[in-house]
Amino acid sequence: EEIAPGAVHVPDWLDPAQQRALVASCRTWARPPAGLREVRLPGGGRMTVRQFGLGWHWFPYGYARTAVDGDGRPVKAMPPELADLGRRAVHVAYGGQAPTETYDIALINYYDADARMGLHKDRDEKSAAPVVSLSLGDTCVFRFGNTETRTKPYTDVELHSGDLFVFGGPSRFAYHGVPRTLRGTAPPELGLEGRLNITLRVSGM
Ligand code: MD5
Ligand code: FE
Repeated sequence: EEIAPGAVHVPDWLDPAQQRALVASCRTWARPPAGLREVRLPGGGRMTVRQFGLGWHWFPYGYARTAVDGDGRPVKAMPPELADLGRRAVHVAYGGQAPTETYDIALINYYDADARMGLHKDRDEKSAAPVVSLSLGDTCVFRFGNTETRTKPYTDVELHSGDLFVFGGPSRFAYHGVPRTLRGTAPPELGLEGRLNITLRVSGM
């Protein structure tokens, strides 16, 4: 379903076996070095969402090849299967149109039951290629806003485990966030407490 121009939600894109495999991989990738960390904001606050990167490391507000605001170690390589998943996701969401650029960043966000992400724009990439979002575990309320202001109008959409969302075109630089997750809604067989979000991006670098 197209929520806004270029913003396409594909519910239940990943089957249960693919979801289980991705959760298992995330557990491995999240280990040190350059593993899951708390993100400290320049103003002194900490993000409630914990994060790690593959291919590139995001820090407020830029990208690096080392975990500069974590343990300083080189980040793990972007796995070819995630680059391919990004390509296939765009192809599926946009009805046969394949991206021309290679997906070389995966940012993986972990939300415990109390975590949330305030409204923001993703503008640290030097490419306007669509951002691919894959949800695993607990359902969340995803807030899709507008490109002009951090306030209304916005649309709230529930994202469930296995859902794909692709944000491209005019929606690529829209404000968005995650006001809450719904505790205990993950498919039991995933064995995941909380929510994982895998975002696949093109660095343009
Ligand atoms: C999440 N993550 O569910 C979201 C999914 C982040 C982040 O926002 O920055 O890690 S990615 C959502 C996204 C990306 C680019 C554009 C838009 C949404 N959008 O226009 O709504 O953890
Ligand atoms: Fe974002």
